[in-house]
Amino acid sequence: VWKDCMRDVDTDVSSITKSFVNHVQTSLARQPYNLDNLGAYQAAALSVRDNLLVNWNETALQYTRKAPKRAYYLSLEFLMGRTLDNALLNLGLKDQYAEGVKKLGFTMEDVLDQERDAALGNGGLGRLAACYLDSSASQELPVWGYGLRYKYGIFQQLISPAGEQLEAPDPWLDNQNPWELPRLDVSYEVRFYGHAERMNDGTPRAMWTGGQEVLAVAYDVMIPGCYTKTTNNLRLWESKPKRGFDLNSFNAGNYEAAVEASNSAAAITSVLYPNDHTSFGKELRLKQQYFWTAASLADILRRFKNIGKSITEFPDYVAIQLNDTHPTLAIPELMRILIDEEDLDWATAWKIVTNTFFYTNHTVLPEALEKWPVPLLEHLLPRHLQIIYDINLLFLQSVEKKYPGDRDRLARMSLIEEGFPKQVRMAYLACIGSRKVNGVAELHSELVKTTILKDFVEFEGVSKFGNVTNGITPRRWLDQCNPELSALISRTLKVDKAVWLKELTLLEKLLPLTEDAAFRTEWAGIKQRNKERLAHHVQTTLGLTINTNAMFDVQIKRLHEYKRQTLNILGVIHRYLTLKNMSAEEKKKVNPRVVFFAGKAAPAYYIAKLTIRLIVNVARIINADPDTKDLLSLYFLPDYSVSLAEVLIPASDISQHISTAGTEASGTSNMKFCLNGGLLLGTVDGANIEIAEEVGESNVFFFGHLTPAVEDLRYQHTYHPVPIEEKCPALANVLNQVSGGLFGDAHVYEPLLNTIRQGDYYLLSDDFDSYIAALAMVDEAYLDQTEWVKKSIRTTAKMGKFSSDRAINEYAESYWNIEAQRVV
Ligand code: 26V
Repeated sequence: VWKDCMRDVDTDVSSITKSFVNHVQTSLARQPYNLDNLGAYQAAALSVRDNLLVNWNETALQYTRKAPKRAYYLSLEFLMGRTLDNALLNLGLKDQYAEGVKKLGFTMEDVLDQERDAALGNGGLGRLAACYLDSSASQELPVWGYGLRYKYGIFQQLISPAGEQLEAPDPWLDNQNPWELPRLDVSYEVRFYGHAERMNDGTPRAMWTGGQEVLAVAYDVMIPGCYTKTTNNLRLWESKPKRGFDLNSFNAGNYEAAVEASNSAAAITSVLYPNDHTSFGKELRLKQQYFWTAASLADILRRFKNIGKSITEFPDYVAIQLNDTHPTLAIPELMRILIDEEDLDWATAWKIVTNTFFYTNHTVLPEALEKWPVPLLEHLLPRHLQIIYDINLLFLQSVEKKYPGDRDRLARMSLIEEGFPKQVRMAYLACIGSRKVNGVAELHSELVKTTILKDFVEFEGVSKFGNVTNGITPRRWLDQCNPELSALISRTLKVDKAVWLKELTLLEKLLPLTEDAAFRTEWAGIKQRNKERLAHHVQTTLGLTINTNAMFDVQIKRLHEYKRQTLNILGVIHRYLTLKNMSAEEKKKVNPRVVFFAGKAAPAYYIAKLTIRLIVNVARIINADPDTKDLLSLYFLPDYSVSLAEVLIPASDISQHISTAGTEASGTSNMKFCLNGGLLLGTVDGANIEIAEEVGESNVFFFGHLTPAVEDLRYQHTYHPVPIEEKCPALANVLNQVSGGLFGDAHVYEPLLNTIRQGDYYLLSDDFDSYIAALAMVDEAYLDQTEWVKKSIRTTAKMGKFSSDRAINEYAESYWNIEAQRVV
């Protein structure tokens, strides 16, 4: 009977409309006659979810039966964006659902537009995790993600009338989330605080008791692969009080005390921390990290135990990838379990641990390297601090053995940084506790080896340290966001997208078409329509009219000094001043340009917020100036998100990736723009370098000093400063115009301008002239539209390397040692 009743994936339009209407009537309890777009979205989503669940169950069953080695991706951030369109693509049901929805009186576009982004991440690191889940499922790899189910995602950004960033909460779960399955039956207890007492019985064991216990409850999110049955799982933990509330206080009439514990438990997963690239040592953040690693490890261990193998075989069945240092507590936590609960000796436990974990570093900026104060750890996780000290002692003994008497080295390599307070260096702990360590682009991986982990490379040998250049999923970042281009590619290559979307190097076959004038016209037409789509979006959301006959120049990323949005806005001002000085005759030769910015600043990052304010106020002046507004306009689009990126990226002619050399570990939006035929203006940094290697240097616009020069230049800024008027008159002039109040509020921007006048840590004054020269080269190149379109086609054609399928296969083969599992 069971077998007869099991459902399969609905693939025909009539079953699809049936299931849609069924969900309207039952799950939503609504009447068809007053169903709005939101209701239609919810019904469509629930119906698609039913289909995903069929595959998700079969995938789980297959993994359980075959018990292959699995990999787990631990990330505090998963920046998923919207799900419905992606699920439809991966199920191969886009056309059928579009037809069904139309028959019921809706348009797919309106329905898709109802979905809120799942924005459980800050930027590149979180979006990378989302791309890797898509690729793991598409490559049929047994990979699960583990993260937190934040009640509030990254804050919503508003811009005040004065141009300041304001933050509002992102209550993304308010309309219910059809893509998650609450698993109230899957839960674990997690302890904080209390006491740790060593047994002193000749074993390394200890007892950790007392303190606060909270419950971690699982919510599962289905991750469908593209054109495969494989549907993996992303498990997100929610914190709950272990008991509803304290009945003793309640009965005594002390209601506040009664609910306090339950509030403090729920607080753990209430909100995503919106800072990146700054370590700050807040207790709640540490609680999030331990809560999530403890629950995830308990879950992984339970699954491992179900296959009935000896614990020493754990690394043969489990690989755990640490996405940055955020989950590093998993290392002492697994030691704690193996020693205190499984009763293993230290050496056996350490061997298991160091064969299980893999650590990816995502930044070498010193202020972003996580450190936790020892007193905080001692208070919150007393047993883990003991274990960290034990790991450190044994580690330093082995260093001392190799380098007898080298005390400086011991101090440098210690997991504990001396100071007030002492701090635990999480990157070092992640490094020594892992089987392998990698950076995220060639240059970055070299910098990891020669700067922050130099001593560790010397001590442990270079073979432990590798590179996996980041990637992006071409499903979302080409097929979904640029359907016309995707269709043109399929038509031209005469290859179904089911094939080339999973074998992206096939794009190389477009190369000969650079010489085909008709193809170029089609290519350029698609870019034009994408620009119009963006203009339409800006018109309907912000009420602004954009000149679509201009070059579209885009910089969209988190606001940070190292990413140098300030360089860009100062370059815009320079262009504006130049235009103001031009004769009417000279202006005729200028191609119009529209500059777009978008991105969020960490709420406490004063300088980054000032940069936003400057951009908004420069836009106000420039866009209203009748002398120049036809040739130059500027927009700061508020509340940057994955969904906004999907509209902006396909519309870009040129995008800017202009970090100070050596500071941007990889960048991934650079890959997205190039995949969509946008050209790149950038520094010789991160993955820009590898993009240029692929497309050829003549197809990118590089400028600025190289990484090896940076240290010397900074030294000169400190010890032999040259006044900016002397060093870079063009920049000095721009700064003076801002100081002089050309964009209002003369005094407001002084702290921002002073970061350049004094110290100039990110070397704007060193790179400004070559930046302006590069912008001029972009202008010149754009005048020859034939050549420009050829560059654009060539760029897309050479992006195969940057598919996240390639990246995830590198992790699977060279790191995790896992194999694809076909689900039939
Ligand atoms: C760091 C911290 C520090 C403590 C406070 C909270 C917090 C949150 C996030 C981070 C991560 C910073 C590292 C990061 O996001 N790196 C970015 O990773 C991208 C994917 O590898 C890469 O493309 C970007 O270049 C890199 O900046």
